[in-house]
Amino acid sequence: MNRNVISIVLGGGRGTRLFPLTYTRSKPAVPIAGKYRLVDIPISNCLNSGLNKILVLTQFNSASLNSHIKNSYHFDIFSKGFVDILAAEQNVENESWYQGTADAVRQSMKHLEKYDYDYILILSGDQLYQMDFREMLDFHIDNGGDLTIATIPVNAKDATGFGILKSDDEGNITSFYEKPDYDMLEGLKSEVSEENKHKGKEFLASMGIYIFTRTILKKMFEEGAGDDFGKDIIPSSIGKYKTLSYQYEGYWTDIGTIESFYEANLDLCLDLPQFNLFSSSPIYTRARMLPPSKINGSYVSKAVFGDGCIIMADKIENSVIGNRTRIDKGSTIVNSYVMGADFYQNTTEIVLNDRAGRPNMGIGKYCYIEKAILDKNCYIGDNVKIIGGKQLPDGDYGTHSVQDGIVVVKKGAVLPAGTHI
Ligand code: ADQ
Ligand code: ADP
Repeated sequence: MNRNVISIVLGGGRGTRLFPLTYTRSKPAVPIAGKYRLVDIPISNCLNSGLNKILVLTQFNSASLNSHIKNSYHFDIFSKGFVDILAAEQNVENESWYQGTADAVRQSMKHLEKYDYDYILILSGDQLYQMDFREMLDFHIDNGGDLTIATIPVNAKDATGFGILKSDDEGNITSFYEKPDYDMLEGLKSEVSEENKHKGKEFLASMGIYIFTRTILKKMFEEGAGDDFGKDIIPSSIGKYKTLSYQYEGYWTDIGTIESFYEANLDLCLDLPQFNLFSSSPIYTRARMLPPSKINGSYVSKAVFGDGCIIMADKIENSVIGNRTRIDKGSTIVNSYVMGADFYQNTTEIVLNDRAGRPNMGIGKYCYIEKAILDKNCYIGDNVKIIGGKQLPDGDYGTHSVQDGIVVVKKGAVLPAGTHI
């Protein structure tokens, strides 16, 4: 079967919903699961599906995304594969940034001309899932699709945040509403399995994963089909082009907000997480040659550790602890994601900080941290207490912010000894 595909990862604009994690880095570069970055998920799904021509589109191109891609994804010259970043650019024809998801792809088309491909796979940069795109491609090709959308059953509460569609028995999409109002939902129910019905998942949502036949996408752009896939391209394609629904049944979650990002990370601590890191389809990332983590005298339960950590905590429970995290004695970490650090402090610096009463990088002695995300390179002094929860009003508080009760300590923040949040 001809699977001549180019994959495009929509890396996002400023990523405001993930502030403050996206203050200094682009969304695809946000660290997840202790040692990966968001962008590693769609890229790994592509590579595990045998697709190795990948472009990441971003508007806010930080140095860290560039260095991550450059250092992580090497292909030998004979494999013809690549992972490249295309940042929004101003040019003579276009002075503005991408106006929407479709506009981002449209503006990138000129860079794609030089490649040989028949299908274009469009992916979101902020989702956690493991999917073999070959099956979706085969479905698209076998059924003569012009556009195929991956879909998943969702419940009424989630439905208003997605594109919701209905399809006929052959999978042809007959109607599509981008983020419908709650009172529209009754008429948008689909035939789903008994199991999904039982869970109230009676609506078919677009996963924001699309396969277009190259010639058709080009034609749609020439016809001026609009700037957004969900709002413009898909609705205008129905009835005009063969627009298919490919129903997916595995785990898939959108991680575009602090709350969903936090939950997706902590879900990895379960006995049987919905997202399986321990699978034969690896999640690729940068090989850092870090030492193993060492843990001394800690009670640890349902925790996930990155590499190179130095842990002397009292207790770590239901938490993800990222690369190079240092936690001193007597401290407790519960229901939290500690991203870790980009480098180790040298011993002289540590001694000087101790003498001057300044916190060192990592988490000091006798701290208590619950329901928090600690971005990288934080300096948390001794006896710091962070207790997230609904009692904390949302807002930006300088060194940290609060969203939906989750405390996010900003990258490089210094919390002096005794700070209480
Ligand atoms: P949303 O996720 O709300 O809905 P959108 O915000 O357009 O859609 O983002 C889709 C992806 O594109 C994200 O990864 C985002 O970061 C990225 N993106 C957004 N604007 C961009 C830009 N200008 N340049 C580059 N990348 C950009 C979409 C669909 C729904 C579907 C959900 C599933 O519109 O129909 O249900 O995805 O999550
Ligand atoms: P982020 O994960 O926040 O996007 P970056 O990728 O920008 O972070 O930074 C990570 C890189 O920066 C690592 O390669 C790390 O070695 C380097 N780095 C950052 N700060 C320092 C520092 N103060 N000393 C040494 N290396 C640093």
